[in-house]
Order: sequence, then structure tokens, then C-alpha cells
Amino acid sequence: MTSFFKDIAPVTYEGPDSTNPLAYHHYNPDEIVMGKRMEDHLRFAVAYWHSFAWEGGDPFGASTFERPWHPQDDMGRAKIKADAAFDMFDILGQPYYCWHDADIRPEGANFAESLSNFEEIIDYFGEKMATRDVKLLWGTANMFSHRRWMAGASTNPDPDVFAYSAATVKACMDATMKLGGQNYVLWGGREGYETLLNTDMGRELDHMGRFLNMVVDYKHKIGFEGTILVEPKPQEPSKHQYDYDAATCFGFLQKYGLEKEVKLNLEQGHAILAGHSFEHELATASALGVLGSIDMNRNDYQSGWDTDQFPNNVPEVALAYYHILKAGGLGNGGTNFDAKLRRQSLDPVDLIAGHVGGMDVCARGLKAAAAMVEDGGLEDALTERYSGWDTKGAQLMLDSDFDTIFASVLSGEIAPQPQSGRQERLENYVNRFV
Ligand code: XUL
Ligand code: CO
Repeated sequence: MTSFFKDIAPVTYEGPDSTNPLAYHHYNPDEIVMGKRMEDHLRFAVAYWHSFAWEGGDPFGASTFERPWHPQDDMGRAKIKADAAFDMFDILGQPYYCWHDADIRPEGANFAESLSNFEEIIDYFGEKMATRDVKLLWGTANMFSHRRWMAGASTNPDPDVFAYSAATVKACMDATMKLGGQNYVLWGGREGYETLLNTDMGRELDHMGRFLNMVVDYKHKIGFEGTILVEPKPQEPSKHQYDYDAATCFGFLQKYGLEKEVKLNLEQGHAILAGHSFEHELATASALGVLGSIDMNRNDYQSGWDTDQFPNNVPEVALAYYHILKAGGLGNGGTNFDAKLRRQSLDPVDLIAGHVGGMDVCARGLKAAAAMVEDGGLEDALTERYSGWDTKGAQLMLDSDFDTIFASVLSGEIAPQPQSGRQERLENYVNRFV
């Protein structure tokens, strides 16, 4: 144990009546929910970037955190950072974590040097993982921070950047596989545009489609068994991002023949930025068969940008897990806290508290969602609302044509009778569980 989290004991479940701020009050990993351990439903992951690589800067001021591993430009400090990160994993006991290449290694003078730094840290992680239970939920490449990516990665007008991106993703997929990662994520923060005046959108989309096909080909070539995930977000940092939301991503995947190969990593805050609720994105992905994993971090509803805060709204989280449970669960996906502290939250204990609170809120949401599934009230209401479609006549209509339907409507045999959608009654029902 390094001294960074000194005097902080491993966090354990003490139940809802405990007043210990560093205990789980609702997250009880071994508790059985709908026949499965809570830990196996939620599959929590810590995001290395926000917890350890972000220095507390914002557009108006630089770093506030001043961690022992800052500045992050040398291998020695990259290892001190890793030591603190794995200490936090030991304290929290969450089963997974995630990284970008740039979070964990210093940038080198050229590709080969960056790669060598990266591989050394991956081996260092491998040694740490060999002595603990923590696993890699996903790896990903940061192809948005360094200035080379300012006009995109696979969508860059410069083919040299496309090549550099391909080499970067190959290295990150190799490392993800080496550490036994369960998924590989692509989030394209600069895969979009600032102005259409300098952008050939059709060409950029074709390049992005070709690139993702190369990712899938490489996955099969190396025998990576994890899922390839694309993470939708409508804008920020680009003015407009091509992976706008779940429906847009699905259209893209279909156009480039990838809808059976690639799923989505949906983020709560990104859904809100796209003008949706999180459950809208979850229900869309579920209906289209591409629900993969989630980033469970919220935005501030007033500020209008991606504030990446830990979740703290149980009713919202409950509806999200309701749709996840209805979809059959997260599979080999998980609940990643792509969440960062506020920049005034300087103390190491704040990092622990943020995660403990997020895990408890998710546990409460999951339990409420499971209670709604088990009670069946929402499902019964749906069954009743669509029951007209269970009749033989309605099914035959789907196999008929406009002329046949027209004749039965004209004869008066069919005459719609409007019925209540019961929204208030259903909202009241949900409130009984949250
Ligand atoms: C950015 C974001 C990323 C991805 C991984 O908004 O969500 O951190 O999750 O690149
Ligand atoms: Co994210």
C-alpha cells in the first residue's frame, strides 16, 4: 500500500442503518437479486482517466489536484500512479477497471517510444492483476487529446493520421487482450467536425466505416473474445460527432455491415446531451440488439455540457437498470463510472467517497428495478395495452395489404375506440419502488 490512501480501510457492506460514510449501505456484492449476485449484475468499473489521469483543470484554470504522480511525463511517476490506482481498487473491491493508453503511460518522442512505455505499464498492470481479483472491463485508445488528432482519427483528412490511428488501436487491442479485457471501446470525440465548410462528410463516414471493419477483422485475427463497443455522444469536443446517439450508431453499423459485430457502450450523460433520457438510449439499443455496456455518470442538468459526475438520482438509475434487466442484463458489459470529482474535491478520501456513493446509488436503483420486474406491474400494463395485437385478426392484417385493410375499415367492421395511456398511474406505480 502506498501512502496516498493511508489510513483508509477496505470498504465493506454495513447496511442501510450504518452511519459510517465509508461503508456500503446498499451495495452488498453477495446479495442475490433476481437469482444472481448483485456484483454480477452491476459489474462496476473504475475509470482510470478521471480518477488518476485528470489533474483537475477546466477551461479557466489548470490543475488543482497536485497528486504525487504529477506531472505525468515519466515512467517512474506512471508507476506511482498505478500503485495508487490499484490501492484504490483494493479499498473499493470493485470487480473491474478501464483505461485509455494515454491515461497510463507517458507520451514518447515518437510512436515506438510511446508503445514501449505502454507495453511496460501493461506488464506492470499484469503483475498487479495476477495477485488480485480486479479485471479489465475494457481498454480503449485516446485519439482525441494529442494535437495530432485535432481533425479526427479515422476521419482525419490526412491519411497519415488514419495510419497512426490504426497502429494505435492495434496496440491497444493487443494490450486489452493480454490483460484479459472483456470488451474494447471506441469513442470518437474528434470523429466529427467543427464546420461543414472544410468537411467531406461522406468520405469521412466511409473512412470511419472502413476503420471499424479493420478493428473487427483484427479482433477475429487475434482471437479476441471480448465485444467491440462504440460509445455514442452527440458533441463535445467536436461541434458535431458522427456517433451522435444509439439510433445514429445503429444506422452507421448497418451501412458498413457491422451490426452483428459491434455493440454500444451507452453513457447516461451523453444521452442527456443528445436530448434523450438514458432509458431511451437503453431501450433503443435493446430493441436493435446492440446493448453492450454502460458508463453511469450524470451531467449537471443546468450547465449543458458533459460534467461527468457520479450518479446520485435513484429514480433515474432505477429506470435505467429496469431496461437493462428487461434486456437480459449487461452480459460481458458492466457499469463503468466515467465520473470525475469536482475540482475542489482535493482529498484522496473524496475519490473513495465518490465511488462508494455511486455504487450505493446503483445498488438502490438495481434493487428497485428488480422489484418492479418481479412485481410485473409495468409488464402487465404493456401486455394489456398491446393485447389487441394478440388477436388473430390483427396478426392476419400484418400479412395482408392496404386494399384488404381498406375494405374492412370501409365496411365498418373496424372502428377504433381510444383508450387511456395511463401515464400518471404508471408514474405513481414506479414511485412505489424508488
Ligand atoms: C468522453 C467519454 C470517454 C469514453 C472513453 O465523454 O465518455 O471517456 O468513455 O473514451
Ligand atoms: Co464514457
